[in-house]
Amino acid sequence: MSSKLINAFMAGVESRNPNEPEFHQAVEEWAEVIVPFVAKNKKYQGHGLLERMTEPDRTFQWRVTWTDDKNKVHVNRGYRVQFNNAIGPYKGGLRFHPSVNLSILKFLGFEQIYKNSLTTLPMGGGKGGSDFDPKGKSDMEVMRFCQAFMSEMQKWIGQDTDVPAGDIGVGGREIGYMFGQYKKLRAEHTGVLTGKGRPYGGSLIRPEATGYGCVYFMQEMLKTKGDSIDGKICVVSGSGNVAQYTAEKLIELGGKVVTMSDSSGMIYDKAGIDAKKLKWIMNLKNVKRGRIKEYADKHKGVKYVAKGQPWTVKCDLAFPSATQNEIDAKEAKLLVKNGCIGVGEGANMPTTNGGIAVFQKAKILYSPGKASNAGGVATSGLEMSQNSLRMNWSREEVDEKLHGIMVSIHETCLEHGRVNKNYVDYVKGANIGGFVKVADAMIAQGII
Ligand code: NDP
Ligand code: 2IT
Repeated sequence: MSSKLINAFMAGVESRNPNEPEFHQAVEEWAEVIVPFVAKNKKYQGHGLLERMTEPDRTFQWRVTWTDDKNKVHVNRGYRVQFNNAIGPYKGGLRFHPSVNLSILKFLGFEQIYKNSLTTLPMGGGKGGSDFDPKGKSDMEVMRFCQAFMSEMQKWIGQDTDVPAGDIGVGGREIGYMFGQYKKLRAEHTGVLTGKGRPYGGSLIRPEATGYGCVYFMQEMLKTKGDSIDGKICVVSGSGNVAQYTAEKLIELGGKVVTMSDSSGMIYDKAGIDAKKLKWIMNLKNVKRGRIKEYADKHKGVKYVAKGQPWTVKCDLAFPSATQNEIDAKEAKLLVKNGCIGVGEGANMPTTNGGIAVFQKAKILYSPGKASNAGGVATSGLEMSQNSLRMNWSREEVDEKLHGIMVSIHETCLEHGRVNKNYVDYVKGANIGGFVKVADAMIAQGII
C-alpha cells in the first residue's frame, strides 16, 4: 500500500519536474518516509501539503555579465530558489560551481527546508548560486562576478525576506564582495548575508560550524552505543570548509584522520593528518588555493590516488564532505565490508538512495546531511540573531549553542526514528522531525 502511494506521488513530482534527477532523488528519500507518515496521520491530510512542499514558492534566474582581467566579456547564469518560508525568512547557501543547474539548487533548497526546521531556529528554506567557476580566477575577477551577481539578486533578498550564505565555491571572500555590493546598492548595513567576516557582522564559529556540528552529531550517535570518537580511524572526503573543520574537531577528540580529497584525487596518510599537517592543508586550500596532491608531494609516506575516493580505505567512521552522490551502493558496501560503523554526512546528499539502503540494511550509524550538517545553517541563524541584537557573542557562547542544537537535533531523530533498543532510523527521524513543524505552520497559515 505504502509503496503504491509513494510511487504515485513520485510520478507526479517527476512529470511536473522533468530532467531534474537530483531534485527527484532528494524528494524520493523524503517521500519514502513522509508519504506513509501522512497516510497514518489524518491531521496532515487534505491540505495539499506534499504537493505544496515540493513546489518552490518562487524561482529567480538571471544573466550575470562580467569582464575578466583582459576585458573579455563572460556570461553566466544566476539563480535563487525561494522554496518555503512557512517558519521564517528563506535561508540557505549560494553555490558557485560549473555543475550548478536548477535541479541541483532545487534539491538543495528542498533539503534546506527540513534541515532548518530541525535546527529549532525560525528559518525557511532556499538556495541559489551560479555555474560560475571561481577556480583559477583572480581576486578582482571573483569580485566583479560577485558584484554583477548581487546587482540582480539584491532585488529579492533582505534580512527579513531571504538571507543567503556560502556553499561550494562561496566562502568568506565571496560573501565579503557580495555584502559590499548589497550595501552600496541598498545603502543599508543589515544581516542580509551570513558567513560574513568578523569585522562587519560575522559570527565567531560560523566557519567551523558545519564540520564541528557534524562531529558533535556523530558523538551523539556513538553515545547510543556507549562509544566515542577517541581512537577511531576516520576517512574524510573533500578539503574545503566542511572537510577541514570536520578533520579539526575529529583530531581534537582523538580521532585519526587518514584521508582528504578534492575533485582531482585523494590523499591517504596512514600515519594520520595531525593538527600541524591540517594547518598546512588549510593554508594550501584557503590561502594558496592549491590542490590536495601537493600534500603528498610535501609529506613523507603519503599516497596520492588520482581520481581516487576515500571509501576504499579501511576505517571506523566515514565523513563524506565534498558533494552530492559521492557514495553509491557499491561504495557503501565496501565501507560496510571494511568495518565502518558510522557515516556522518557533512555534504548534502553525498549518498545515493541505493547507498543509504546498504547502510540501513547493515544497521550501522548513518545520519542524512539534513540532520548532521545542520550546524552550519544553525550558526548562520545565530549570526542573524547577533545582527538583530547588534551584539557579538564569544566563541565559547556560540560553540555551546551550536553543540546544544546538534544534541537537540539528535534527540528529535531519536524521538521519531527509534525502531528498537538497538537501532535508530535517522532517515526516518530527521525527515519526520523536520516535517512536522513546517507542516503545522503551513496548516495554521491556510491554503496559500
Ligand atoms: P568548499 O567549496 O569549501 O569545498 C568543496 C570541496 O569538495 C573541495 O575539496 C572540492 O574539490 C570538493 N568537490 C566539490 N565538488 C566536487 C565534485 N563534483 N567532485 C569531487 N569533489 C568535489 O565547499 P564546502 O566545504 O562548503 O561544501 C562541501 C559540502 O558541504 C557541499 O555538499 C555543501 O553543500 C555542504 N554543506 C556546506 C555547508 C557550509 O556551511 N559551507 C553547510 C552544510 C552543507 P575541488 O576544489 O577540486 O572542487
Ligand atoms: O547547506 C547548507 O546548509 C549551507 N550551505 C549553509 C546555509 C546557510 O545559510 O548557512
